[in-house]
Amino acid sequence: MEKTWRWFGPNDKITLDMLRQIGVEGIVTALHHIPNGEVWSLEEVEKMRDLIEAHGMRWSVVESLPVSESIKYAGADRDELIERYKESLANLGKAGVKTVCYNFMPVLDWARTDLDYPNPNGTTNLYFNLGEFAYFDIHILKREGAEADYDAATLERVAKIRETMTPEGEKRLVDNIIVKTQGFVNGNISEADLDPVQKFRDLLKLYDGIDADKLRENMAYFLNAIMPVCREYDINMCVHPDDPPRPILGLPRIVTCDADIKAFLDAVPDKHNGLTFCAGSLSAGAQNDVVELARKYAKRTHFAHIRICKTLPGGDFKESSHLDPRLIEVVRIFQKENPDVPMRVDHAELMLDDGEKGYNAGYSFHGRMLALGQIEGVMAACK
Ligand code: DNO
Repeated sequence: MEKTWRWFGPNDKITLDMLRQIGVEGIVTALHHIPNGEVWSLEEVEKMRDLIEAHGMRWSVVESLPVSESIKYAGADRDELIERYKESLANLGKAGVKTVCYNFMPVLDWARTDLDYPNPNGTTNLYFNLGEFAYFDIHILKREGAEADYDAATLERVAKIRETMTPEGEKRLVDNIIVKTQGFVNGNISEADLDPVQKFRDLLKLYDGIDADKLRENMAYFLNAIMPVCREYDINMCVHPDDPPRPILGLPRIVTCDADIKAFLDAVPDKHNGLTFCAGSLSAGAQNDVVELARKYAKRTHFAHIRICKTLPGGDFKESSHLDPRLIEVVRIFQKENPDVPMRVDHAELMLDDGEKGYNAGYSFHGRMLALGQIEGVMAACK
């Protein structure tokens, strides 16, 4: 697999020079300064490509060219937005950047409740606590009918959490769930928003009446519309699985399991319609056997996210070690079935001085560097 690294552009505290030193071959990035829904001009694309190449690496993957909400819920301007998306794709193609990761998650990209969950050895990890998540849904967002989406055991946890919850604790949950994990991935909410919860409620309303079938239809509509450009420039689209892989906050999610993956691949049967095999997101669902999925979909994968989660009782999950035997097996499968696929490590621990640097959540330097070294070793052993 090609060793890549997600880099957030010239403002990233981790520089291209640093990445070159630690053996990174390809860069995964986006034009983060261009707002969602606007065209990425050829000039801007070439500027980014040239900057990366001047540092001895290549722009391997775009993560992400964001799909506007209106394309997901089929708003009045979706065709106009799809046209702009096609223009951006064509410009990427002309510049030779040919792997494009995106997601089709309504409103919220990935979700975690804790960005700093302590490990026994002094490092910290990302963590998803279903009780806290349900608390956010029921008592902060106050979503109508939210209680009905949780089982009795989770509601009991919510009641317990409520006994000791403070205004600071609520602010932390809002920050973790809808602010700190979203802005830097060009999501809907950023640190500049004064009332993120109200903004979030307004966004949820856009999906009134959109169920999983409708969302699937909208995804197929989008893919069918862009496939001619993908074929012309040989661009591989790769959808990121939903993280966590289950419906949340009353929103449908349609890339959560084997059947979902099969469904979107079958809906638009073109080799340019593929998957970002995020072993981490898929393994966060107790329904998924991530090794089996790797075996099944390695050849339809255009990009791999190498990390893995451990599911815990009560619907919680936490990021696990990059040397988890399941992940080693996933790497072995890719080394055999799709050896040139770009891969990046993801969501590594915060360790050493990472915590003081203000890195984006899940994107530490030392933690990811250690993980990359570990995976590099696994790759060498699996050749
Ligand atoms: C989180 C990331 C996601 C991913 C997008 C792709 O760490 O894996 O934000 O980039 O879902 O569109």
